Amino acid sequence: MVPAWLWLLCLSVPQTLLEAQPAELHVEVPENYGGNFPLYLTKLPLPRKKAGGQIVLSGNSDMAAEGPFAVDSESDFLLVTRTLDREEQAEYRLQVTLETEDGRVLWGPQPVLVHVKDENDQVPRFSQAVYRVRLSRGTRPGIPFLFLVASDGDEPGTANSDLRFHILNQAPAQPSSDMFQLEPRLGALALSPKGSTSLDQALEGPYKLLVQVKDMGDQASGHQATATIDVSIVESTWVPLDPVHLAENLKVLYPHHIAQVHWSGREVHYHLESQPHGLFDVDAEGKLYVTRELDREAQAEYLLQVRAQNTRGEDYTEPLELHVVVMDENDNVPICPPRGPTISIAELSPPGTKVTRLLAEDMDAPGSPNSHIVYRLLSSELEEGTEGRAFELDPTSGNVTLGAAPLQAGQNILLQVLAIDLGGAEGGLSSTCEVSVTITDINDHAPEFTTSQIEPVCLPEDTESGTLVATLMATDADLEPAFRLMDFAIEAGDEEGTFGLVWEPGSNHVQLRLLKNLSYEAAPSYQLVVVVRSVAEVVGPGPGPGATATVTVLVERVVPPPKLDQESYEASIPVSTPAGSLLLIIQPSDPMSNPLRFSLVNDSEGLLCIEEVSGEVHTARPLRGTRPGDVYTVLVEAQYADEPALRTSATLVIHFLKAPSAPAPTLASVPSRHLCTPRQDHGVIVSGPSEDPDLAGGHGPYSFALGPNPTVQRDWRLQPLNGSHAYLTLALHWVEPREHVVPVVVSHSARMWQLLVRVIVCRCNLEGQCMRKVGRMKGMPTKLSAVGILVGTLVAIGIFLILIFTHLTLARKKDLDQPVDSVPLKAAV
Ligand SMILES: *[C@@H]1O[C@H](CO)[C@@H](O)[C@H](O)[C@H]1NC(C)=O
Ligand SMILES: *[C@@H]1O[C@H](CO)[C@@H](O)[C@H](O)[C@H]1NC(C)=O
Ligand SMILES: *[C@@H]1O[C@H](CO)[C@@H](O)[C@H](O)[C@H]1NC(C)=O
Ligand SMILES: CC(=O)N[C@H]1CO[C@H](CO)[C@@H](O)[C@@H]1O
Repeated sequence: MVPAWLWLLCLSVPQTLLEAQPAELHVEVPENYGGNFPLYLTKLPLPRKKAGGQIVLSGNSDMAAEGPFAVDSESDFLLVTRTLDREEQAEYRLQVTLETEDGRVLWGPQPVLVHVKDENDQVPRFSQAVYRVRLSRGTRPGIPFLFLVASDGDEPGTANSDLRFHILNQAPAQPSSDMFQLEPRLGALALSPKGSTSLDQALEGPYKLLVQVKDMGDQASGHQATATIDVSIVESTWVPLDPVHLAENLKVLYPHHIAQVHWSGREVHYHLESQPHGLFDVDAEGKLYVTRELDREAQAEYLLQVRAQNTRGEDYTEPLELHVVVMDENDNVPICPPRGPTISIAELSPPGTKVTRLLAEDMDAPGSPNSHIVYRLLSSELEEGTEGRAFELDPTSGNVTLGAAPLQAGQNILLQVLAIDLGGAEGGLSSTCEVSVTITDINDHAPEFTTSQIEPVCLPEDTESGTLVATLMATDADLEPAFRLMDFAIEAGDEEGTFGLVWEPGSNHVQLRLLKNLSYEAAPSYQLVVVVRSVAEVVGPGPGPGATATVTVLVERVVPPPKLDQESYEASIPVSTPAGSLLLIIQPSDPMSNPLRFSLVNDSEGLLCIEEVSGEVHTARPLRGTRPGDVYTVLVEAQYADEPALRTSATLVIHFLKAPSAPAPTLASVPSRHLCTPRQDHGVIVSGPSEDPDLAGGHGPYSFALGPNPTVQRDWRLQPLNGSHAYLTLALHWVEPREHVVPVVVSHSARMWQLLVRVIVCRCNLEGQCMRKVGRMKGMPTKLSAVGILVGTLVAIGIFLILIFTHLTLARKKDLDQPVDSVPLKAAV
C-alpha cells in the first residue's frame, strides 16, 4: 500500500516543478500513520545548483517551529518524522527557501500545505446523557419539540463525522410503540402521527426513550453513542382567549399589557401576527401588549394570531386568535354635509313641501349614542314678526319642510341647523350646518293697468292717423322678467280697426294710436276696452278687473270756415256816387252752404255799409272828402249764421274815380222787357251808356258782365254784340215767370256802371211768345147777342178796318203782348 502511495507522490513532482515557482504545493499525510518514519512526503522543486545555499523550512506564523517536518538536503524530499493527529491539527502551512548564510534568499519561498487526511478515530457524543422534555398535549405530529445535539471529532463533511440518530427503544410502549419519530440526520424529536392521535390516551407518566447516534452516515459500520430522553406529557395551556375590549384614545403607559398566552411545552417562541403590523406585540413570556393608542374610527376591531413555535419557527399547534374590540369614545363631531347649491322653492308652495334633508355624519360608532344625531333649527332672521314658522325641521330625520308662514318670491334664506350627537343630550358634540334656500317666483300675478278709467280723449275729425291717443301703464307684481312680459289688445269698441296698440316688447306701457281717419258722422265716439295679459301662463285666479282699461274717445266735428267767392274784392266808383249806391255783392263760393252774415270790420271812414244777409255793399254816405285816385280798403268779415265762431274775411278795395260831369246814371232803370219760359231763341239787347257825354260820337268800347250774384249768374247769360251792345238771354231752360231785375255791370276804361235790366219772364204760348193776359177779355157774350152783334157790326168793322190798319201798325210797337225779339229797345240809362 505504501509503495503505491509513494509512487503517486512521485508522479506529482514533475508537475509541481513545471508550475510557476510560487504555486503552493499540496501534500497529504494520513492520520495515525502506522508505518516507518521518517516518511518521505514529496520532492521539493529546488534548483539544481544550490551553490553555497542551505534549505530553510519554516512554519507559518501560528506554528512555533517546523514541528514534525524536515527536508532531506540530499534528496530534496520533504519528510515527516512522527504520526499526525488530524483532530490535533488538520493542516500545516510550511515554507521552503534557499538562503545564504547571511540570510539572503536565493530561491523561494515555496509554500507547502500539508493536509492531514482524516481517519474515523472519533466516537460521536450526545450533548447530554439524559434529556428531559415536557410535551404539551395538542402538539402537532411532525413538529420537533426537541433537537438532539451530538458531536464527532472527525473531519467535518466526511462520512467519519456524518451522524445518524435513531430511537432504539420507547418505554412504555403505550398506547403505541412508536409514539415518536426522530429525524435521523437532524435529531429532531417529534410526535409521530400515530403518537399524536393517541396522545390523549397516553399516560401521565413520562416516556423514556433510548436514542442512538452513529457516524459513517447510513453505512452499517461506524462508532455510536446513546442517550435517554425523559418525555413528560403536560396538559395544554394553549386555550382560546376571550375578546379584549380596549377603549380608544386610552391614556396609559405603552406598551400596555392586554392578555397572556402560554405554551406548556419547552423551547417555545411566541409569534404574533396582527394587521396592521406593529400595533400589538408579544414577549417571550407570552404577554400580549398594545403598543400605542387606538382609534376606533381608524379601525374598530383587530384579530390577532399568536403562534407557539419551536426553534425552527414551526407551529406546535394551531395559532390562538385574540379579538380586540376598540370601544368608542365620543370623540367625533357631527360633520355637516357639504353645503350644496342653493335650493330653489317655488313661492306659494304648500306647507309640508320638502325643502331638503340634512344628513350630518358622525364618525363615532354607528348605533351608539355617540353617533346619534338630532337636529335643531336655529332661529333664522325671518322668524321675527311672522306668524308661525317658515320652515319646519324634523329633529330625528333632519327633513326640512315648509312651514305655515308664507315666503315671498325673491327671498334668500340661510337656514342654520344645529346637529348634536348623544341624541341631543348634555355634553353632546355639535356642528352648525347651513342650508341656503331661495324662493323662486311663479307667474301668480296677472298684469294690471295702473288706471282703468282714462279721462275721455277728444280728437278732432281731421286728426292725422298715427297720432298718439293715450298711453296706458300696466304693472305686474311678479319678479321674474319672463313673467312680467305683457300682451295688450283692444277687446271691444273698435270693430273697424280705427285704433291700434303699439308697445315695445318687454315694456309696461302701451300706446293707443289712431290708425284711420275719423268721421263724426260715422262714429261720434268710441268706447275702447283695452286688456292686458301676461305672456306666460298665469298660475292661480285669472285676470281681475284691473286687467281692463276703458278709453273713451270723443270725435269733434270739424266745420270748414266759410269761403267767399273771391279772395279779395275791388270796385271803382266816381267820387260823385250818391249814398245808397250798390257797389257789389259779396257772396259765398258755394251757394248751397250755410247762410252767412256779413260785416265790415274797419270802415273807419263810415263810407260803406253791407247788408248783413245778402252781402250787398252800398255807399253809406256821399263820398265827400275823397279824391279821385284814392284807394280805400276795408276788411269784410263773413261768419256762419248758426256758428259765428267760424269766420273768414276778405279785403274790399275801392278805387275812387273822377266824378262824371252828368249825374251818374248808375242805377237808372231800364224799361221792362218780356221773355217767355221755357226758353226760346229770344233775348234782350242791352246797350251801353250811350248818353255819356265824355264819349261823344262813339259808343264804347264797353265791356259787359252779369252782376256777381250767383243766382243771376246761374239764370242768365250775357253775350257781347259789339262795342256798345250786348245780348241778354235765359241761361236755364226754365226760369220762374215773374219780374226779374238783372244786374249788368258795364265798364269802360276806369269807369263802371251798373245797369239793372228789368225783364218780365212769362210762360210761352204755342207761338213761343208771351201769353196774353186773361184779365183783358171781360164779359163773355151770350149766343144770340153774339150772333146779332156779329152780323150788325161785321159791316162797320169792314169799313173801319182799313181806316185803322195804318194806326194799328204804329201802335203795335207798344203792345205789351207782342214778342220783342226782333225789336231792340234802347235802355235809357
Ligand atoms: C324624510 O325624508 C325622507 C326622504 O327624503 C323620507 O323617506 C322620510 O320618511 C322622511 N322622514 C320624515 C320623518 O318625514
Ligand atoms: C285721411 O285724411 C287725409 C287728409 O285729410 C287724406 O289725405 C287721406 O286720403 C284720408 N285717408 C282715408 C283712408 O280716407
Ligand atoms: C282795414 O284793414 C285792412 C287789413 O288789415 C287794411 O289793409 C286797411 O288799411 C284797413 N283800413 C282802414 C280804413 O283802416
Ligand atoms: C256801332 C255799331 O255798329 N252799333 C250797332 C250795334 O248793334 C245794334 C243792334 O244791332 C245797332 O243798332 C247799332 O247801330
